Amino acid sequence: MSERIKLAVIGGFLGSGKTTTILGLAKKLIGSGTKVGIVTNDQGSDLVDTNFLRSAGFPVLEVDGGCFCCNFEEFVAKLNTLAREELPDIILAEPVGSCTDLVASIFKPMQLKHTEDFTLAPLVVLADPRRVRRLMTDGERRFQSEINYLFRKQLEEADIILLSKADLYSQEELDELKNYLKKTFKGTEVSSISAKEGDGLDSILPVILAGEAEENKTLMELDYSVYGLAESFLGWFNATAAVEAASADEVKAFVTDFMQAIQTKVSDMDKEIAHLKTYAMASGGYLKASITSVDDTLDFYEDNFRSSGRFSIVINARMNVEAETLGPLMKQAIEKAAGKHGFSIADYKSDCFTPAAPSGAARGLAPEGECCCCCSGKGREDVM
Ligand SMILES: Nc1nc2c(ncn2[C@@H]2O[C@H](COP(=O)(O)OP(=O)(O)OP(=O)(O)O)[C@@H](O)[C@H]2O)c(=O)[nH]1
Ligand SMILES: [Mg+2]
Repeated sequence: MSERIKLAVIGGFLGSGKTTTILGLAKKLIGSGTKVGIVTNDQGSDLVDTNFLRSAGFPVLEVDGGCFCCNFEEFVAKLNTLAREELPDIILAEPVGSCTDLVASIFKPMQLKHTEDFTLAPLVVLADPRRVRRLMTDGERRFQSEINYLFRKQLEEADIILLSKADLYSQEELDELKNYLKKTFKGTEVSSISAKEGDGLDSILPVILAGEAEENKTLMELDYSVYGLAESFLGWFNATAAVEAASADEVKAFVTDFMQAIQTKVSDMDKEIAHLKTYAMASGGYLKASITSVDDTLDFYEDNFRSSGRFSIVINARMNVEAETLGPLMKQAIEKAAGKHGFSIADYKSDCFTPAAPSGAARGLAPEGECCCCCSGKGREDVM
């Protein structure tokens, strides 16, 4: 490697728009002749995001089974593999949306140990205007206060906060939220983007390409017991399955049915969906469906999704519903919708768990495997 590779970490709460933004940035970068690699991350395996980004043709490696900070050596190994095999100019990395303290646990170790090969862009953190609006008032009522704390801390450590999904809001609404963020997180750059429409990506690209993360940034104060509680309130569900269907439309209707059924159930429980997403694929064509709140309407992204036959399906859910409840809730909704459409579910495999509490040891340069939620695997419950 003659030139150092730019590493751009695109953080933000669950469902804030990280993957969509990474896809938008990657397309722009490729269009301008810049070679891109992507690293995704999750506390489980079988990720909608990895499948989705690979379907778009990008080289994607994932760090699964724990966040980047708990698997720092694996994260670096994936960066090195991408560097060797893809010769990228830039690597876009998406940390788990329930993760914070990225400066302490990723930026500092990278800046101390890996400066020969990599240089870090400023930390970009995406913020869904819907959640910032709720933060401006009392916080997200359906989330425990600890989850609101985690959301606030993610914003606090950002170099740049990007209000995402700008196409859904008026300029006046966005300005009000920007003013609030600038006042609350003094010194942080705040702007807005619509990754879906492609607006604002051109302004952020030069910051990522030419900007450098500050080396001596002061670490934010973080109460790891509160952070740990926030993580522990989140239920995690990842599943894969296959269905035989006569048409892609039927699969889309099935996906719509089970996702809406879950949305209704979670709303009735007075809980909140952080992100519920499904990826369905057959013969190269695919569909992605997402909901990022119980108040959300289903959002679809599809490409050439029109074949028939065997469809492989990946489902990921993150919400503040305990694992013992979430697993059966998901399974029942999937089975009921399958029954309605006359599908039999094949090769069903699922993992449902609650991340364990963070220990706080990662701040600075803690030994690998002692930093947070997913390191010890404590609290992990496979209920299905
Ligand atoms: N309208 C609109 N929707 C968007 C935009 N960006 C993302 N979304 C939608 O928001 C939902 C979540 O987007 P993702 O990019 O998957 O969010 P994420 O932060 O990667 O989610 P996790 O990886 O689960 O934390 C999807 O339905 C997206 O289509 C946008 O600019 N405009
Ligand atoms: Mg994502």
